[in-house]
Amino acid sequence: MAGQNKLSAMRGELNAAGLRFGVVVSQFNSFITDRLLAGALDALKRSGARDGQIEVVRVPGAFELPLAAKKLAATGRFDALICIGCVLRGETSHYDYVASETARGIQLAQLDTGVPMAFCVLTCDTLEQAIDRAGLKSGNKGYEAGLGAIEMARLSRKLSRTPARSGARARRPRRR
Ligand code: INI
Repeated sequence: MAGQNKLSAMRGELNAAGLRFGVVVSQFNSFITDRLLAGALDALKRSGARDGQIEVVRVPGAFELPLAAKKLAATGRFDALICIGCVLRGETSHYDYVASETARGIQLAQLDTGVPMAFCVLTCDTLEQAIDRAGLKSGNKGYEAGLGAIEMARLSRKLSRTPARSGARARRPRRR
């Protein structure tokens, strides 16, 4: 059909077989984070991961997620990490610092190391909002993060294998 884009897009398949995952879980608000962890593990296993391919690490609170994730990534043992936490708004500005520094730290950690890190940190005004996102009305964000980690792990492998500028080199005119 005229005007239709025939370019195919590269993407990561949702197949976890043979991939290695680290899951970093905050113990703060563990009533929520344990449910998110269960959702993430469910996604990994339904997609073909076995127990031996998954390592779970627990940290005190969300603020500690970035450092633990960065250290895990540096071991070279993982195709992707999943960072799980739950930050609930309180009466002071503490929430804002924990939430924004956790997000910033995880983004920096994945950019610095090149290991994909799924951001599964709920930032909610109320406990009810968090419960809804950890298995009730709004699904389970841990499950979504698990799928995202698999997709990014696969895509990351593909992107690393794609030779840079190979097309440009092939077209370069030969010297006489
Ligand atoms: N950590 C959380 O994971 N969620 C929160 O809601 C939270 N609040 O509200 O204080 C929280 N604080 C602890 C923080 O993550 C660190 O563990 C602590 O500051 C020690 O570094």
